Parts: sequence; C-alpha cells; structure tokens
Amino acid sequence: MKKLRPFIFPLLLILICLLAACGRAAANEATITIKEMAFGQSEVTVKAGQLVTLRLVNRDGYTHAFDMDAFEIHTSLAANETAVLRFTPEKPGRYPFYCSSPGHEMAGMVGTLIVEP
Ligand SMILES: [Cu+2]
Repeated sequence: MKKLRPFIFPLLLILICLLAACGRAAANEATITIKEMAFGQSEVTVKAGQLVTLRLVNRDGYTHAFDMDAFEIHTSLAANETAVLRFTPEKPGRYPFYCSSPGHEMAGMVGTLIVEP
C-alpha cells in the first residue's frame, strides 16, 4: 500500500483536469423547462462555434412548441415530453425563440438565445 502513495497525487491532478474539461463542455448545455405556459429560462447563453445541446422539458399537460427561426428549429413537444436539440451557432448575437402553439407567444412564451463570441 505504501508503494502506491506517490501515484495518488498525480492521479488526483489528472482527475481534476478531466473534471474541469467536462465542466467546460457542459457550459454549452442548457435545460429549458416549460411549465404553466412559460419557459423556465427566458435567456440562454452559449458560445459561438461550439455544439449547443438544448434540452426541452414540457411539464404541462398539453402540447407546446419550441421555435427559433434563425436556426430553422421548429420542434413540437407533446404533453410531458422531453426533446433534445443539437446545433452549432456560428455567429454571435441574440436570437429570439418562442412557442408557436396558437396564442402561446402572445401569452409570453418567448425568450432569447444569447450567442457569445
Ligand atoms: Cu406553448
């Protein structure tokens, strides 16, 4: 057991580096929960030029949608359905998203994807 001790510190360092790398990758992931006719997050910030993973969770008992015209994303979510979207925004900017179910956008189902350089 004593012989193993010199290896523990480098192993810990490697582990910390791996965890840090995972943390960085997770920064371009977001979960938007839809509940009571609203997006749980009205602003989502991601980095340009990197794959974005957007998880949409519909907690309402009826259909919603997630629409982002700039990226030609138009997804329908049935009651209590979860959808995962993956796309890579190339240009920094502010891109609006909304729910295209009739009347929902007017009711406030809108938000903004902020793409940082
Ligand atoms: Cu909706």
